Amino acid sequence: MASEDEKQTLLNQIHDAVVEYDEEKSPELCQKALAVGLDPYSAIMDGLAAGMDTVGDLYEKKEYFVPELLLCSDAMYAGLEVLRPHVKADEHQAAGKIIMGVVEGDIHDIGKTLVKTMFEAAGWEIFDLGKDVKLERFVEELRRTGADVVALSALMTTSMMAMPKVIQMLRDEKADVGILVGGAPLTADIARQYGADGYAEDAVSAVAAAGRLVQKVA
Ligand code: B12
Repeated sequence: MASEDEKQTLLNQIHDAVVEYDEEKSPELCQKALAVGLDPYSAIMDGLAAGMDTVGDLYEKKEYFVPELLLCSDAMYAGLEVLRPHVKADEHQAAGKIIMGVVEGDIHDIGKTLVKTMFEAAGWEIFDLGKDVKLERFVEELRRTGADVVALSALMTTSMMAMPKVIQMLRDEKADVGILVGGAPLTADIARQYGADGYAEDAVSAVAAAGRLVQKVA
């Protein structure tokens, strides 16, 4: 077991591997994190996702551009593949069926994938529609699966505008479906205005929020 200092150094190295878009180092360091007993969820959030936050800042400062962002997200996904099977969430939370996807016009899927990882760990049955999902596809999938919850992700102020429309379409299909929304531009207030049942700002609280919706629906 590594000391707290060693763990922090490793988290910083994982962060840097994402920022420096090192697609080889990132999974290597994630393997090392598992080997020294670092919590895989912490390695994801405080290493990989923190790296993507820094990448976002660099993009905003115009030091990085779209090609760098893509390379960084490859490095982040390479690490996530290593850590994902080891994430364990609270086993006592209610699990159900959930549809998830990034709304149409939006191809940012890193956050949605992290959210999916946590739902997988918590034992939910997941129907992942991916990114840039046509609104009608969410409704079709709800009809097909009879899911308890639909989780909608948006990373852009433009794409999130589709949410009220798809929420209404989903309710017309199944009045008591639980609808959870998230993504950087969303807030609890916006979620409420859009008619969603829940909002969560990160992957862990997303599972807890969906659990509350299932209990309400049941
Ligand atoms: C990486 C990135 C990209 C990558 C995406 C790669 C991928 N596979 O996802 C690429 C290079 C493809 C890209 C493209 C573009 N991008 Co971009 N991108 C980003 C960046 C830097 C990081 C996003 C990210 O992955 N964050 C890390 C994850 C872990 O965080 P997260 O997504 O917020 O997710 C967490 C929570 O929000 C929450 N969550 C997420 N989803 C959900 C869902 C539910 C249900 C719940 C409960 C919770 C939840 O949990 C997650 C984990 O904790 C952001 C800047 C930023 N700082 O956010 C810009 C940003 C989102 N992009 C932006 C733009 C403009 C673009 C482009 C238009 C650029 C261009 N000119 O081509 C295109 C868009 C193409 C399109 N149609 O979608 C803008 C959006 C501005 C706006 N309108 O709001 C941003 C904000 C940058 C900026 N400041 O200008 N981008």
